[in-house]
Amino acid sequence: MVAKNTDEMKALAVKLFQINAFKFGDYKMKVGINSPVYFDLRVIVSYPDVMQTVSDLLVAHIKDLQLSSKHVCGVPYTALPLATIVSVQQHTPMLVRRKEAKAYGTKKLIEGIYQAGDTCLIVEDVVTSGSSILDTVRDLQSEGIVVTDAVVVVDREQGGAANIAKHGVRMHSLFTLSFLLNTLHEAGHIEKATVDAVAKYIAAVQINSDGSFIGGDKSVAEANDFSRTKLTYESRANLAKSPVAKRLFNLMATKQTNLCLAADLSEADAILDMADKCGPYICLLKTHVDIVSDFSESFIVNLQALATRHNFLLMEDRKFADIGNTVSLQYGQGLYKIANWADLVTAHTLPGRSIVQGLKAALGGANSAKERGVFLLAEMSASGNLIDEKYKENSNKIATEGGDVDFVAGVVCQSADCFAFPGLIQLTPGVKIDEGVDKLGQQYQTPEHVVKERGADIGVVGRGILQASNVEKTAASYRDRLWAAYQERVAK
Ligand code: S5P
Repeated sequence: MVAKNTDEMKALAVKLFQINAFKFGDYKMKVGINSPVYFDLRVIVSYPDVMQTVSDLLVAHIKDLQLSSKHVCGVPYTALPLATIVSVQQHTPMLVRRKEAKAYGTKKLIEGIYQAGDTCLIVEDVVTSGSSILDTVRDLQSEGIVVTDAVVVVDREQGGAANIAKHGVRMHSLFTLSFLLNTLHEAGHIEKATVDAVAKYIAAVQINSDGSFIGGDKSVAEANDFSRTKLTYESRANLAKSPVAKRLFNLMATKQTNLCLAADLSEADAILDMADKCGPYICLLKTHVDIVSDFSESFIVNLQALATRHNFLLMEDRKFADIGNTVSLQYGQGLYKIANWADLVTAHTLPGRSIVQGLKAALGGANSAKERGVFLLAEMSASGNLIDEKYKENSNKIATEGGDVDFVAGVVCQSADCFAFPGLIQLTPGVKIDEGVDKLGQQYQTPEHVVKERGADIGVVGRGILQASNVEKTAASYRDRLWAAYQERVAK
C-alpha cells in the first residue's frame, strides 16, 4: 500500500462506497463462493472524477515502486480503461488481450506492437483468487512477453497475491480490503461489527487460483452474516445509500414497527381517522390520492401533522410508469403535487432508468433527493401478472447500479431473491391473517410468511385492518406479528 496520499486514499475509499463500487450483502462471486462484500468497479466509468483519481493513484504507485516495463496490459474488461489512462499518462505503449481469439483475420489474442522478450505490467481492478490475472499472464507469455508485476486497485486478501506469486508475478495493490473496511468504519459508514464479520470471513475463506478452498472454513461463506434478511434494521440503516431509506430503517428500529398501512379509502376524513387510530403502530402510511373524492390541500396538511405526531412516513403509491418527462410532471405538478408532501413514492421499472431520472428531475429546492425517495416495483402480488425473472433482475440493476442509487429507497416485491443489497428496503403487500385470494386476484400471505419466508422488511396491510371491527386492536396485532417475525428472522 502507498504510505503517502493517505487522505486522498481514504476519500477515494468513501467515494467508491458511495457510488456502490463496493457493497455489503450476500453475493455470489465468479469463483462460485458467497461473499459478504462485493466489488463492482465497472461503475467507475460513469464517474470521470473517480476514474481520474484511481488512475492518478495507480500511476503514482507504479512510480513509487519503480516498476518499469515496455508495455502495460489491462485484464479485460473492467481494467481496460484504467490501463488505457496509465498507458497515456506514462507514455507506455499498451497491449490489449482479447478474451476470445478473432474468428477471422489474424486470430491474434494480443493486440498491439511487441516483440518476444518485451516486458509488460498488468493492471487489474479487483483480485480475489488471481485467476483472471493468470489468464492474461498466460496469453502474454505464450507470445514470449515477460510479466513480473501486476498493479491492482483492490486486493480482497483471499489468497490472490500468493497464487500469482507462484507464477512469478508480484502483486502490488492500492487498497486492501482491510484498509477499505477500517476507513469506512472511521468515516462512520459501517459498524465495528461489520468490520469484524468481514475480517472473520476473509480469514476463513482463502481461495486457490482454480476457485477451490485452500483449507479455510467453507461454512463461514455459506453462513453469511451479511445476508440482508439476517441483518438488523439498525445496521442496514448504515448501509443505505438513500437518506430516506436510512431514516425509515432507523424509525422502524426505534419505534419497533415494520407495518405499513394501505389507507385505501375514498374520503379524506376517513383516511385521517384511520391514520390517527393506526398511527402508533405503523412506520409508513401508504396512500392512493387519486381515489380520494374530496382531496384538498388541508387534507395533506392534516395528514402530515398526524405523520409528525405519530412518527411515521408517507408514501404515495402512485406507481408511475410513463416516460421521464411525463412522470416528472405527474410527480411535481397537477392537483396533488405529490413531490411536495410524500416522503416516498412507488414506480414501475417498465420504462427503464428514465423513470428514476424523471422523478428526480421534479425535485429541487426544499424537496431534494435528501428528503425524497422511490420504491421500485420488481414484482406484484396480483395473480397472473406479467413480470418474469429477467424483468426482476433488471429492476434490481436499476435499484442498485448507476447514478441514482441515493434516490432509490427500496423495492416492492414478493420474494427474498429479488435483491441482495441490504441498504434497500423490501416492501411487501398482500398481507392478511387469513391467506387466500380476493375476487380481483389479490393474493394474501400471513405476516409470518412474508417476513420469514419472503424476505419482507415492511408488510403492507390494507383491508386486513381497514375492514376490521376494531381497527386499533387489529393494527396492533399486525404490528406485533410482523415485528415478532422480524425479530425471529434476525435472531442468531
Ligand atoms: O404488488 C403490489 C404492489 C402494491 S403497492 N400489490 C399491492 O397490493 N400493492 C398495494 O398494496 C395495493 O395498491 C394496495 O394499496 C395495497 C394492498 O391492499 P390490501 O387491501 O389488499 O391489503
